Amino acid sequence: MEYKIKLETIKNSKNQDTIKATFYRKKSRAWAAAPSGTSAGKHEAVSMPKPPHSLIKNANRHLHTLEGIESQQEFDSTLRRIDGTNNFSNLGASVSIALSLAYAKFSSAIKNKELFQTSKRPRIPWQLGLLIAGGTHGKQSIDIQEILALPKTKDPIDSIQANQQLYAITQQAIKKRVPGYKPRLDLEGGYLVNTTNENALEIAQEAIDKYMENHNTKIHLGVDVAASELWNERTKKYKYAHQSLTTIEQLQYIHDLQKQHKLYYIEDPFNEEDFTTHAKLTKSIGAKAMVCGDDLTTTNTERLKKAIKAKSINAIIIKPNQIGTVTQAHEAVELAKKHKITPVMSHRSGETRDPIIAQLCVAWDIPIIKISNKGPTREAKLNELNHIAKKIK
Ligand code: 2PG
Ligand code: MG
Repeated sequence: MEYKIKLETIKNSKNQDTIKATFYRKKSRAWAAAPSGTSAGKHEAVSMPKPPHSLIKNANRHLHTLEGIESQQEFDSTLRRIDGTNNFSNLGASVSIALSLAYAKFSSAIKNKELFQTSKRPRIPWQLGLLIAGGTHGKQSIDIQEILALPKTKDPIDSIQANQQLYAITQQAIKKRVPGYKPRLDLEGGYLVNTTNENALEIAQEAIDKYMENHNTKIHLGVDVAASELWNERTKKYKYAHQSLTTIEQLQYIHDLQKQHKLYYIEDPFNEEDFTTHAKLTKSIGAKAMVCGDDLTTTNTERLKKAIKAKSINAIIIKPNQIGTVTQAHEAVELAKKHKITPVMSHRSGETRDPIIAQLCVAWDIPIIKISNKGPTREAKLNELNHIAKKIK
């Protein structure tokens, strides 16, 4: 396959430089850009081992090796060979994922296809949307990172509209509880509220109840605890604003939260090294709730194998930039499915207008996509889902 590659920097939604790759041949072109995390997992591929300009300078020396490759697998294994490590700490995972994603787009574009069309039975995923945020994603707010809603609409595409309405109602519900509240938003557009986790969950539930007055849709409540950000390795405790919890107490706390607020989705409830306590939670509530690994598993099949062996989770976040290539992210999806672990495609807190995760989510038949509700980089992905939905009908 004949093509040329160009690498450059663009700004992401956090106003930081990130990498954009463009593939071109005559009039055909396709681009992709690397997202970036804030509460990134320790075991993720190294996104920016050097400043972006140095990474590009280095990668440019290898472009001749990367031009003219016939398959995604070969392209991605060439990237890994050039890098020479197992976590892209030379090339930079931002460079590798931008290149790998752009390859995927270009190779389907020149066949006049969209990426989602590689699926024999394309289906739209449900949107897992963000209502209230905190943790390292925004100051003066709750300790946990995200309170999420999963509207199980009959037609999954309607979950986008449901999330938009819930998001708007949530603001009213916050104002009722916090008089004079002036909306403040986190990196992803979630509301920042200076209150407790429990209050915030009640606010979200109130918004859901209000929505349910006029709709006949089941809305599940969820959280991303991002517990590695709360974990203190020295004291071996989870540090909250008003309490510090041992691992056993944290397990009890998550249990209580699940029961009290009927949580259906719980992401990263424990430290990223703690496969065992994840397993205890999954054993006790796994039949009624999703226990999802993100920092725990980092879209890495080796980490996922550990989680499978320990029975740690029944769901896994898929973020292609955590591992650095399309092929490896797809392998994680397939391995998860084989073991009845539900994959959940996800955005990052630092995003670009690249909508590719929407395309990949449908291409790989992933049932849920985590994207927040507000801002141009999130809307780009929601619009892409709407576009795909129209094409499928
Ligand atoms: C997460 C993500 C997205 P970050 O933890 O799931 O919400 O955040 O990109 O900062 O890792
Ligand atoms: Mg997470």
